[in-house]
Amino acid sequence: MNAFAAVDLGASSGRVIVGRVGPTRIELSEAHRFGNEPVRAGGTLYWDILRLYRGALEGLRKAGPVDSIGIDSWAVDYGFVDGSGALLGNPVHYRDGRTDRVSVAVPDDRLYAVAGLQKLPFNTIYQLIAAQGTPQYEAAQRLLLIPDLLAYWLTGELGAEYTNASTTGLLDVRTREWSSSLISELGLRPSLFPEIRSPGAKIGAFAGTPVVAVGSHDTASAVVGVPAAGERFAYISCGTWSLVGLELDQPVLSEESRRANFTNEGGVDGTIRYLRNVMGLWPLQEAMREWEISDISGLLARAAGEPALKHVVDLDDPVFLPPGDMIGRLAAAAGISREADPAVLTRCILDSLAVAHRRAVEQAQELAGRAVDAVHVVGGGARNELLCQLTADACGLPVLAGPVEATALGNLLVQARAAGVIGGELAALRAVLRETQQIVRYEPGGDPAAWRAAAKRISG
Ligand code: LRH
Repeated sequence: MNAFAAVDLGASSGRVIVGRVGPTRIELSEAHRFGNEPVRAGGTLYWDILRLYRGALEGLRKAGPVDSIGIDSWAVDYGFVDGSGALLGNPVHYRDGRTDRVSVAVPDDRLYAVAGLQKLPFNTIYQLIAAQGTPQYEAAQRLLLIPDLLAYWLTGELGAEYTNASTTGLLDVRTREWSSSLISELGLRPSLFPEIRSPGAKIGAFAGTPVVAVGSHDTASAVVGVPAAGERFAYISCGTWSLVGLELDQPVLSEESRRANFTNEGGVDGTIRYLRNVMGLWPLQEAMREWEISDISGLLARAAGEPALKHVVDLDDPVFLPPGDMIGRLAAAAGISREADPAVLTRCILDSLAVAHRRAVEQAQELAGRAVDAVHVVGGGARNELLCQLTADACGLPVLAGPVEATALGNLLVQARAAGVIGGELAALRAVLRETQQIVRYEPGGDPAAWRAAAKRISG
């Protein structure tokens, strides 16, 4: 068996995971886990990027000899480097408020026609407009997305991995290259944007070990890690966010799709990740932090005993995006006391999340003209039995939950394929996952009319 290392940076922790891979097998072990705690300084929310890099280095040391290294992280955020390659300032967190008031010279429908991206306030395009004119922007030579920045530090090679570049709002969804027309219409410097590289390409070497481009957008790797057979499936990559959608061959760029805020992100092997960002487990994570509750299983067990669909809020409301007083914001939206039992508010979050999953799964099918038979839930949320059952009930479809480690698996499988250890298309990689990973099936139950009514209530 060959060994590969996945550096996987998530919103609350980073890990280095070693995958031992044979032609039909993959086994994971976690070499190192480290915290990822954003820091507010001078009124701005930053990623602690050097801590993350140190964690990656420590993890690679602990991983021992491997055939290659692949890096993935959350999307959209970046660091600027100057002409000498020095990092100019700390990368800003996408939950920072700096994009709240940017005005954009290009209309939304034109942006969608070119990039096909859902409108989220933190897309790189809006962050760059906020940065335009600052001394840091003026001094910048290159923009590096987070995994590209780490790869640069490991190898000295500059580049922009395709799947993550597709989340900037500046990549042409058809040509898969930077859109020079959008870049110039926005008055941005074209020279900031490094050459695009594809998953599977060798980037360079770190201490003699190849560093290989993977789906460096964590969601792109997670979608590789969906153990689906055929194409009649929806997926939910469920963690801090729920990324809910379909895998397509072609983008959907209709006006209805734009209005429903569906995105056409670039996937591994030229696929399109047609999906929408749903608020995910972030509100629960934040509320738990504020309650100082760390025992999630106890909380979920109590939430399971609460009545279904009593309090439902629209979790897609951007009011829930930034950190700070999540309990107060949720309680206000639900019309309950902020002193309510955590189990009540937890049930409200999970019911609401399941309703939001239903809405996105339904809309994706309608907008793309593709019906699905099942919903795959991958990522940390696959461990949450209550959420998986509620999602099955809400969608009226079976939920296939797992693997929890879909992102690391997707990262590692793309590396193993590039090394020639494992062969074939995405379907072949997924067949290995079906053989080796634990997948739990949840049948839809509950009261379909009650879910329909709840969905209608939040859709207005
Ligand atoms: C999930 C994720 C998601 C992006 C968000 C910024 O980690 O990459 O796909 O929209 O973070």
